[in-house]
Amino acid sequence: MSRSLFIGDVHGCFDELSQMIEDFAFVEGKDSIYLTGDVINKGPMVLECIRLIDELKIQAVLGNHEARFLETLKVPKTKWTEKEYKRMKALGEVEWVQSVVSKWPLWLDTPHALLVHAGLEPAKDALESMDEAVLLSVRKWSGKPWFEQVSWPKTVVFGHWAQLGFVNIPGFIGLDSGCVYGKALSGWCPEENRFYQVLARKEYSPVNLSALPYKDT
Ligand SMILES: [Mn+2]
Repeated sequence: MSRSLFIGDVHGCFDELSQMIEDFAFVEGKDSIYLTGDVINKGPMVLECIRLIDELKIQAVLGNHEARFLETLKVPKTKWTEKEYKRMKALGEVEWVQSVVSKWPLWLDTPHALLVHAGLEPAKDALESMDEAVLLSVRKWSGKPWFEQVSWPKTVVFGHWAQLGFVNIPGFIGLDSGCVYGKALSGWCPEENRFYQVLARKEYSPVNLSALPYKDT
């Protein structure tokens, strides 16, 4: 039986990502791995993560960090903010990362779940008509979690909300449990009806409490 594993926001946490893939006993060419996006920035080993994604043919959706990265590359360096400049420098092999992440879609309709980085826009039926910024960054909508206002024919798997953490409610699975903030990496295998968790080896990035959970960091 081929299996699938959905994994939350990695942010360069290569050790934890590798550990989870090992725990899952991933079989290349048979099993599938899907990531919720935000693989880059904040964490320690982004290039290793991208290399692994490339090697194992892991599928991912765009996170707000990849979307921002691709947007930044469209403007001249002289117009980058200091933060953007620092992130580009930290990333290193910019063109190679660009060649990988530019292929990632905003959402991915998989056999077991709809995969999206942040969430879906309430009161809209078609993904195509949803605001890109919402798909990439929504947490609350009119003051309430977006997923309390959406019904979807398939389980929706999302990330992006580290402060809320792991979510498992009917129809929705939230997998960003803040690995880069020293918490844990979470995964879900629908075929086994099982969740995977790898504790963060350390706190790689300080939690910016003032910026969570409403602002886009
Ligand atoms: Mn995000």
